Amino acid sequence: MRTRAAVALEAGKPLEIMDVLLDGPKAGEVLVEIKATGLCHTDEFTRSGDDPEGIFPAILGHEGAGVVVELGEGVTSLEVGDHVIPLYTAECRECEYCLNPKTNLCQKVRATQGQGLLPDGTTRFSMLDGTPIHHYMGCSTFANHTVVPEIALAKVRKDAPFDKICYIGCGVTTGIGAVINTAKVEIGSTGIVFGLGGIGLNVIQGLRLAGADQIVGVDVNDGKAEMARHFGMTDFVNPTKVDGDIVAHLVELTGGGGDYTFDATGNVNVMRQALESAHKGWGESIIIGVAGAGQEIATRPFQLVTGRVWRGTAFGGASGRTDVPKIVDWYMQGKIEIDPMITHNLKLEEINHGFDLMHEGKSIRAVVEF
Ligand code: NAD
Ligand code: AHE
Ligand code: ZN
Ligand code: ZN
Repeated sequence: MRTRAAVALEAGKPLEIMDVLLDGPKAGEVLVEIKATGLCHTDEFTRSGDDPEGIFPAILGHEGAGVVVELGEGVTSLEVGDHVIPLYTAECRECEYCLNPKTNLCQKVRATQGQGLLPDGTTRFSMLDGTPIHHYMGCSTFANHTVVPEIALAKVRKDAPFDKICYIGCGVTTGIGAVINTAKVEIGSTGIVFGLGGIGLNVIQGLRLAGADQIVGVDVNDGKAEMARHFGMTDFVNPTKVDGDIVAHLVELTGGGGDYTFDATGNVNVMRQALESAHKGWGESIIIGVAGAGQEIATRPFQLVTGRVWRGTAFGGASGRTDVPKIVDWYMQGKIEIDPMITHNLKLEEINHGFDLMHEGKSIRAVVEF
């Protein structure tokens, strides 16, 4: 079939909107009509050329929601018409990783996914002249139609609005999950969140849900503070306006450091600040941000010797087919809020403007509706 997509032809270039060809689903695959997709900073990370796994040409996008159009052979867990959220972290429920409760990193399709291919080692997308186009993170939600493995689709309730729940495909689940699944924050804790963008605000919302007493937000953009307060931030710090050392300032503000600190910037220097502003003896620092090729984190080993713990999280530790439908329910029940964070609704033709807004710090989430 022919479908409309935003294609990343080369690293660092704007996406190009064009008609592309999409082959139907093979065994174990599903054709999905994407109704809405968010723009996550990770899409921009890959578009820019910073992603060591980046492959071009590709159809980016991994924060989508849509409707099942066609089933490949042997698909049993979904029906045509089901509403689904594509998962960049699949959940096969039978691999060594899925059977280990310590991780959500299903590996069943991860190797081919990282090569921009479906599990049989081929791509379903091509240009009208036949040039193959790669998939991205197993999702490729910057296309009106996409093909996804059955094990990488969460079935969700039909009354939930696509233009809001697409955000659960990454940002919402990553932020809230980092607090609940990865850090396992206790009631009364102190949290420090670095970066108050689409992920950091959901960490803030997760900390409030978990019953944290003090929730400190850190961002170089003062414009992010108002929304963060709405989601539960109790104290705001702009590091560019702090006299002296930001870590010392945060340790004093929190009476010894955060029980839990989170990096949601992707900046390796900030990751160090997050680790070092965790409380001596027990503070845990969770890395969410994704850093570019060649970048490394550093700290004095003494920081770890004296009890701080450095950890990371992918997709908030969530097992998508199991957890994503529950998070959609939380949204529909009013337990969590999404709407204010969706600051811009765009057409596919305006997608590059969405990345401009991200760079200018003007958007939290821009959502493209098909
Ligand atoms: P975003 O652009 O919406 O937000 C980033 C925020 O960080 C902005 O508000 C910016 O002002 C702030 N910031 C930048 N430099 C800073 C500094 N030096 N100190 C303090 N704040 C600073 O991005 P996002 O969509 O929220 O994504 C955040 C990061 O999380 C990205 O690196 C993204 O790739 C990553 N991510 C990881 C996962 C995962 O599963 N681990 C999932 C989604 C996103
Ligand atoms: N390809 C990059 C790493 C990118 C990365 O860390 N991705 C996160 C999700 S970011 C969503 O916005 C993730 O889930 N990682 C686990 C995985 O298996 O990819 C690189 O550095 O090579
Ligand atoms: Zn993302
Ligand atoms: Zn698995």
